[in-house]
Amino acid sequence: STMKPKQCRLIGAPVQDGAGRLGCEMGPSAFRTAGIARALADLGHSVTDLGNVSPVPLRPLSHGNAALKCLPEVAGWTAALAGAAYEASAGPDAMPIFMGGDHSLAAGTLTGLARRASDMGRELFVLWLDAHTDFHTLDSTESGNLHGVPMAYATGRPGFQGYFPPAPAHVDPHNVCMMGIRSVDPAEQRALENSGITIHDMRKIDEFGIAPLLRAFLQRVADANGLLHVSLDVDFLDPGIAPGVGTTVPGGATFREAHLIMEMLHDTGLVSSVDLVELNPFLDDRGRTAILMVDLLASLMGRRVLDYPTRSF
Ligand code: HAR
Ligand code: MN
Ligand code: MN
Ligand code: MN
Repeated sequence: STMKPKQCRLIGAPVQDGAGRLGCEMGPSAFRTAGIARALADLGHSVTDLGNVSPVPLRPLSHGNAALKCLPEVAGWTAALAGAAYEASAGPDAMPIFMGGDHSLAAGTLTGLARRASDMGRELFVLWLDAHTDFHTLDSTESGNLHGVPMAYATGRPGFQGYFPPAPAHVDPHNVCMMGIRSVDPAEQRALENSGITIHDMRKIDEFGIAPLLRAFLQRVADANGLLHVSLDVDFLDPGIAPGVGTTVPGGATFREAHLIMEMLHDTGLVSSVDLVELNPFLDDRGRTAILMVDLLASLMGRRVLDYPTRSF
């Protein structure tokens, strides 16, 4: 690898209360079993496993949207993870890697990392790789599954005050790029229209290809000297290669598209933190989804087939 060695900090976030079914709690164990620490160490990075985060204690909460599930639990995880993300992102070579856990964990990681970026006088950018936009508010979600809300919370949409912890900092929606999107609820679609978020849905990827769309975003991050967080939801990938997730959506990213993204990200050296989310080991097929997610992370961190000189992006 040509990447400067990083201080990889593995942080387990065994939250499953935001998903509609049980099983994501086992995600951190599956990533460890799939050899995540060894894969990073083999690339020359220093690796520390900080263990699993525990949620802050519950406080009772009631909300007018009767569909909401596990609101106190997810609020408790969000507070704990915002703190963990802020602390684990300290230092020049820090590379926190959050092993989920369902995608509600990004409410904590994004806001904790945004606070860190603001301390450093830099801007946080987010590459959101997902079938879903997770842009519901507590009022608009109809399923009540809180893995559908983290991007709305992190970008400061209203309605979270008094329920979720006060966000330590927000992510500027203009700094968010979503790729792989192919399942959006009507309320999310309306809210996204004037949000400033860049959305490359599957139709756009098919028309233009991954590389030029990603390259344009990475150029913006580089021009701003930004920090780049990558939030990788298993359901970004096609269910045929990644069955270990509760919310499969047909038409996902291929093995080759996903690896290309990771290799381009590596070549830029811009990535400063990663979420690996929605892995449900109970639904997996002999660990193949966990192993694929670890392989993708390894590509992002410098694994390549041939050691070409670093290509410019
Ligand atoms: N939009 C749907 C809902 O709110 C589905 C959300 C599913 N989210 C995830 N993470 N699986 O992306 O219920
Ligand atoms: Mn998601
Ligand atoms: Mn998803
Ligand atoms: Mn802006």
